[in-house]
Amino acid sequence: MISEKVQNVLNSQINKEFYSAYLYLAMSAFFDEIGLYGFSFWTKVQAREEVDHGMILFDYIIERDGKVELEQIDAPEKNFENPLQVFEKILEHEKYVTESINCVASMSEDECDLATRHFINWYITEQVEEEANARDVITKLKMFGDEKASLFHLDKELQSRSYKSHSYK
Ligand code: OFO
Repeated sequence: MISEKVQNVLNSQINKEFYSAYLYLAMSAFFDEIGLYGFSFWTKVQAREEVDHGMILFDYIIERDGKVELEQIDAPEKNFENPLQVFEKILEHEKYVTESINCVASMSEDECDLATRHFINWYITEQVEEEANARDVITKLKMFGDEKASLFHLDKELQSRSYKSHSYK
């Protein structure tokens, strides 16, 4: 059994993960529109991973005999300008998600829920990787400036991302 406070932050985290999936899908659609199919693919793969993140929390709440409470998912932003601006938004969003995950960790400590504290470690590590991935693309995009050939090369590189499915069990 989990406490109501821990259950609430976990449910709220499910919502944030599904919102993340929506946000990445909106970005994927933008990249498709401007013909950057590798960027589009990369963000679409990320959207699938975000759904996995939400589902892992979903399954965990059930396994702990808690109650899953799904809330409305906000519409994602859709006014994007260019790849650099999109990846800066990604980094900003992932920093926000990191803070939220840290709050789940600290709430589970406050409630002496060591199982949740242990469970959430996977997300803490995942967030380090997600922020680093966004930062890496930002660095490259800043380096290339308006150079089309390098952008094309990066597009090809992002196309090679593969989807790794994650599940609770
Ligand atoms: Fe689920 O990590 Fe991104 O948002």
